[in-house]
Amino acid sequence: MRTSTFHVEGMTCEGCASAIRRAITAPGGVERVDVDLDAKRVTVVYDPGKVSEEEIRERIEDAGYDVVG
Ligand SMILES: [Cu+2]
Repeated sequence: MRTSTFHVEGMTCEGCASAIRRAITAPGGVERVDVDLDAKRVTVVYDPGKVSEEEIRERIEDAGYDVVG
């Protein structure tokens, strides 16, 4: 397992957090997602043999949020 942290703009409420968790997890390869709304930080634990950090970034962006770091 590998852990990556993303700085995400546009998350404003628990609904956003749920949408992001779902978008990241649904396609598979992801073990765990932690969303910190105050810090605008999303921490993802994933299997690098199944999904790349870049793919996770795209999943967040496809859900309508901006990954700024
Ligand atoms: Cu929201």
